[in-house]
Amino acid sequence: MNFLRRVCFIFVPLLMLSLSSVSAAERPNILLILVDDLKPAFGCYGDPVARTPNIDSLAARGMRFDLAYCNQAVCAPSRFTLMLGSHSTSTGLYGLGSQLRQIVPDAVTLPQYFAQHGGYRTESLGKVFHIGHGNHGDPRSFSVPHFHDKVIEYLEPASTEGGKLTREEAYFTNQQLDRIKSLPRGAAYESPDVADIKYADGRVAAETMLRLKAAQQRRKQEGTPFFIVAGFARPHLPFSAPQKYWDLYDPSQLPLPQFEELPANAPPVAGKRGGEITNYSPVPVERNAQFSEELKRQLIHGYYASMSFVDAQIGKVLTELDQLKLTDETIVVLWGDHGFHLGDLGIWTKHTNYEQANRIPLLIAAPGVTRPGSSTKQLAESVDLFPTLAELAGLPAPTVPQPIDGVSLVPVLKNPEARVRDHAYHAYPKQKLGRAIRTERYRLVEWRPSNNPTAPAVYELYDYQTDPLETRNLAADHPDVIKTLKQKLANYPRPRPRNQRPVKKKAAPRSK
Ligand SMILES: [Ca+2]
Repeated sequence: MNFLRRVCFIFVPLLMLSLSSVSAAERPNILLILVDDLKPAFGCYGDPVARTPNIDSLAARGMRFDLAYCNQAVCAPSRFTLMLGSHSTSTGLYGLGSQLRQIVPDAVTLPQYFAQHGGYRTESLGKVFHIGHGNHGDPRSFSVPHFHDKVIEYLEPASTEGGKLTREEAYFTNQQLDRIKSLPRGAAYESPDVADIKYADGRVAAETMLRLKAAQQRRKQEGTPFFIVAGFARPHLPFSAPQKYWDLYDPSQLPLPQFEELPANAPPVAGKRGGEITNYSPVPVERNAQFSEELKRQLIHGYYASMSFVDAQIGKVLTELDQLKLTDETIVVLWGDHGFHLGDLGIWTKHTNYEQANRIPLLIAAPGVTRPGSSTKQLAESVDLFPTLAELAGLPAPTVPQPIDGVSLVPVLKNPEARVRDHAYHAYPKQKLGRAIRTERYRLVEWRPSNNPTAPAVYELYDYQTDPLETRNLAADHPDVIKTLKQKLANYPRPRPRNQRPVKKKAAPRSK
């Protein structure tokens, strides 16, 4: 950026950007940091044990959302909701193997929109779209080929029975998908004494730093703004992280789950036992097996070590942004694709409509807009990021082939007390489709057969003021609350069947 442009940029605060007055050279850059399976259980979210100084310093520069929710608690669909601004119930993209371009062929994704309407160069590194389970990413979303690296990764031969292809490695590399259960299980964790760069997240951080340097030059010489999406794999299983990050924790000090039963009076469809975690050794494979305290502690230790490993990689990227003097002209967002059960309710990993699987970390540092160190209780959803980032960059509100279910959070970024929605919506398909309304106090979940949306529903209701651990379904006790929340749910369109094609834009807007 030449001197004149730089002066213009500084004196045109981001909140004053508008389509008519802003050239590409004056638009803010976007650095979107995606972290896989990261629950808001680290420093800036009040966790007393976690060591995450770098993410915490990002929070100190911008706004922390305390009530942010994913729209579906599993990797691929959640990332589709972020990239499309559409609920999975609006698109039918519910599965790990759901194919974006088959179901929504003309979709204009978030980065595509920035390239088309803002002149951005868009790049992606690491885990961005889910790759695996039959999915191969979305090259149309980015200006240059994706920088791909592993999600399931082992360095210790003992973790893979001496170098065999393990179940989850096969899933994530699209190999032998028809015979997964015949493959050996990989280790749930490992802790070799190696440099960060030996793992994918270290390499993604290093490459992101190079991309930032090149982007800075491009910005200076051509005025091109960048939209870089850097996706980190940990703390997704396996908890493979260098030993030094494990050494940050005393296992005896780690928080163990406080309540390990399914909620009283909850319908069986809502709960979960077994699943993803059982694809890793030495987790017991029996569906209702009790985990030893030692195993629970080891898994939780691995999760925290993985969080600290990723935090260090994010720190390198943010330091590079600073050193390149890009921080003041770059909007930085940190987003987790969903939460994570660490044994609470007796559940491990995600795939539920409960709080721990659906609440996500969301940090937004928008220079000139967010106040440093601010936080809000505004309910927010993954789908909100599309219209929010568009407004921040002075782009028109997205009018694209897919339905936009999000609302712009910009009023909240300017004023943490402002409100743009009174609930968050999310869904998860199991034997029935569960759709949920989360308000500041309650969560209602409605479970209906996916193939018969008019069939009778069963309900869950949780009151986070009186029962933050979700120990008891209160649906039978509060008909008045149920009625109010059901009315909110009724405002949403009938959910689309799984993978039905193609998606057309919805007919009419609705209240949030
Ligand atoms: Ca994930």
